[in-house]
Amino acid sequence: MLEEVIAKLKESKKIIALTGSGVSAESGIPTFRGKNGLWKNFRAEELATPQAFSRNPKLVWEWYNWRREIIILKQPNPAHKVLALWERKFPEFYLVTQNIDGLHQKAGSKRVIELHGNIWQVKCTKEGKIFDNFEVPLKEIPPLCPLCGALLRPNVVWFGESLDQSKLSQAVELITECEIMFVIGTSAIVQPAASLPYFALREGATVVEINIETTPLTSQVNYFLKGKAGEILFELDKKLNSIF
Ligand code: BV8
Repeated sequence: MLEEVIAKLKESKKIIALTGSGVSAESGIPTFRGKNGLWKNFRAEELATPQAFSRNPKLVWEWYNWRREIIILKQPNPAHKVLALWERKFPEFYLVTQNIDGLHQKAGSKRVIELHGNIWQVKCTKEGKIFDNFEVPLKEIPPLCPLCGALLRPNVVWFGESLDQSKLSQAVELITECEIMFVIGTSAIVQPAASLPYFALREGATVVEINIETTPLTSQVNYFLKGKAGEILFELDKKLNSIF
């Protein structure tokens, strides 16, 4: 099976990877729906919403502060590293991620579409200005805008919020033109990201899913490589090198 995927990869021009929190699992970052994904018995869906933030911005910021304290200590794993390598190896390799942890960039990926934003950016709730913020821990919770003093929010997409349309249409355009799409470490539940692989399938692209368990997408893909993203991608790249 790996040989067939390699053969397809070798003959492809445009290659897309869509990643979810499963690619950061081997770096020690809890996934969203995994068993250790809870914080103070809250589920992500309860905190990552505009309603939760307007009700209790301090609580929501304490959750993001906790995640930032974890993420800042974590390093990219082989999954992130191979994907960064493939961006250099294949002229038309593009990475679309649902993750906000910034580990793809830390591994060296430059062409990254962050569909759900980035935990290291904050946005002024009054004027919409976006800032980088790497304070760990945050100096004040909730943090306030350095320019106007209004509440800052994480520059991420919450449940019930629309994604950045330009990012989404860029991702759809790339996906409808690709010959092969890897869907890695995502439960394929959260919309609209979960619909993206179907755009590739509809255009006749080869879709390869890499996950430690099956998902609602698995029955539709061309190849399902069961296992850890870091291990499988490392294997794929090793075989690729032995042929290239
Ligand atoms: C939208 C940023 C239009 C924040 C995230 C009711 C009201 C409003 C909306 C909805 C609704 N019902 C449904 C919706 C749509 C909703 C949605 O899809 N809900 C789901 C729960 C059904 N979507 C939205 O709201 C989106 N916006 O639709 O706007 C709209 C507007 C108004 C009203 C209606 C509609 C916005 C969605 C974005 C939410 N923000 N993150 C933050 O991070 O704090 S989503 C969050 O989930 C993360 O980004 C995460 O990446 C993403 C997806 O989860 P996964 O990445 O797949 O992670 P998960 O834990 O689920 O799975 C991990 C996978 O990895 C597993 O399969 C596991 O087996 C695998 N794995 C684990 N270890 C490994 C591994 N695989 C390989 N190797 C390993 N080692």
